[in-house]
Order: sequence, then structure tokens, then C-alpha cells
Amino acid sequence: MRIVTLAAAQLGPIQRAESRQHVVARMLELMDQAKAKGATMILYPELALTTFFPRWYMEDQAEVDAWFEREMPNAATLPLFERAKEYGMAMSFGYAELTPEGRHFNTCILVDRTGKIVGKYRKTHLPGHSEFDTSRAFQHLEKRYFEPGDTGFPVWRTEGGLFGMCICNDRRWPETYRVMGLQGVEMVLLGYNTPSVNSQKADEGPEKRLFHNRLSVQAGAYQNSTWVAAVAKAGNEDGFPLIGGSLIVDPNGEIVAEATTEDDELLVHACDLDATKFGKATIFDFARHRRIEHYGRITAQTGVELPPE
Ligand code: CDT
Repeated sequence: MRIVTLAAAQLGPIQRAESRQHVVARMLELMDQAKAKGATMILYPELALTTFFPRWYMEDQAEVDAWFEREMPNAATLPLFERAKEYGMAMSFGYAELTPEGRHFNTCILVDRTGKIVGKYRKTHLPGHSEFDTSRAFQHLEKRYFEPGDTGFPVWRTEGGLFGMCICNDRRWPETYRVMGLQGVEMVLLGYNTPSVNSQKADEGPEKRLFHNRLSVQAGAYQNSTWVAAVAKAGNEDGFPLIGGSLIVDPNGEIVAEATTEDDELLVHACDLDATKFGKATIFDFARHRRIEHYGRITAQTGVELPPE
């Protein structure tokens, strides 16, 4: 057995006025709880340090950049790195990254138990739009504030296993998991901020959104025989609700832990990375069963091409 005792640390809402220091104090409290429950790795959500700012339309670049981190760790996040190292706990969280070259990414990192950043992933599938959209009930301006990630979907050998990361909307795309599956991934770590209502379809509410969350994560886990942990930023941020529903899914696609609140909440599960082996050696033995001669469209086209009438 190769056990990673994973703590999925859901965060409740972060209001626009809440400081990073205050959020980090909440994250540290969850880390303390994780340590008490024997966790060896802790996962926090997408854009964990601030409110989900892409809901706000901004034109002033200085105002936008104030939501971004210019270095990692920085003064606000150093306590997370220090406490995780003290506890011998690996860690992953998301943040808005502003590079020295002035590039903006929706990013997450993987930090090993010694406090070293061993992995960085930049979000590939950016949802939403780039201009103010009057037809929507609320805005989702990720395409305005971020550029698509340039990392692809690497897998890192660390903490005794093979770990990959993706971010929120990426979880809805089978390609995300398959690219990592083709590198033998044993645990996918992801965080999300998902509005509880579809801004373009008012009757798509939290139940349907939680269903799509489970469906995507469970399918990705099963079809690649990997653990997947998905952790939410949840609850009502300045009047804009986000779903909770954080979950840990085993390599059979079954949910082994699921959040019940929309607040700061910890799920802890002892995940055996060796449990990924059976599926990878049998029904999803890619080398024996995949038929890549028929998959060309996956990388050759983006949109739908209808057959001739
Ligand atoms: N953060 C993020 O990627 N949220 C999206 C919302 C999609 S609606 C524009 C998600 O896929 O959950």
C-alpha cells in the first residue's frame, strides 16, 4: 500500500473586502485540523486567497493586478509554507499569478512536505467571456483577466506517487484527465469556484451543478483509474452563491468523501495509490486497448464539423 492521507480543505465564501491575511488564517486553521487527523497532504481551492474576482468587471489594470500574486511564497502566504513544512505536509492551492514578464495566469502549485514547490499548473480551459455581457445575470470574466495556461497537463513524481493538477472548468473536459492518465497519474488535485446558478439559464441551479461536478470528476477518475480530489470555494460571496460539494473520488469512480456544508470544511481520506493499479492493468490498460488511429479529430479540430448532408 502507498497511502497518501489527503485533506480536501473546502473554503467557505471570501468576501471582496476580506484580506489575504485573514483568508490565510482560515487556511491555517484547516491545516491544523488536517494535521490532527493525520493528513500528509492538503488541497485548497482555485483562487484560494481572494474572492472569485472574475465576477467583477474592471477596466483599470492596476485594480485588476491587485488581485494577483507577483511571487510565491510572498508575505501573505509564507505562513502556509512554514506551517506545512513544520507538519511535514504536502500542499496545493490556487492563486492568480502575475509573472515578472507581466503575464496573468490562473495557477495552482504543488508543494512537497519539505516546503519546496515541485509543480506548477496554469489553467488551460478558461470559461466565460472577455467583455461585459449584458445578457448574463452576472459576469464571468476569466477570459478578460487571464491568458490560457502554457503548461499543458504535466504529472509530477513526488510524495511517493504520480500527481497531476487541473483547475475548475478543466474538470469538465475528458482530455484533461486523459493527458494525465497517459502519464500514469495516480492522483489529480483540483480546485473550483462554480456559481450555483447558470448565469445564462436561471433554471440550472445548484442541484444540476452539483450533479455535473460529480459526473465530471467521477468519470475522469474511473476512465483513467486514478484518484481525483476536487475542492470548492463555496457559499455566498457578496451576494453571488457558489456550490460546495467538494469530493474525493477513488479509482473506481466512487465517492469516498463529500462535503455537506458551504463553509470551511475538511474531508480527510487515506488514499492508497496502489488502488490505481488494477484498472490501469486491465480495462484501462491504454497500451493494449487505445485505438489512436481513430482519435485524430481530438487534436485536429476544436469545434464541431458536421458530416455532409
Ligand atoms: N472557475 C470556473 O472555471 N468556473 C466555471 C464556471 C463555468 S460558467 C462560466 C466552472 O466550470 O465551474
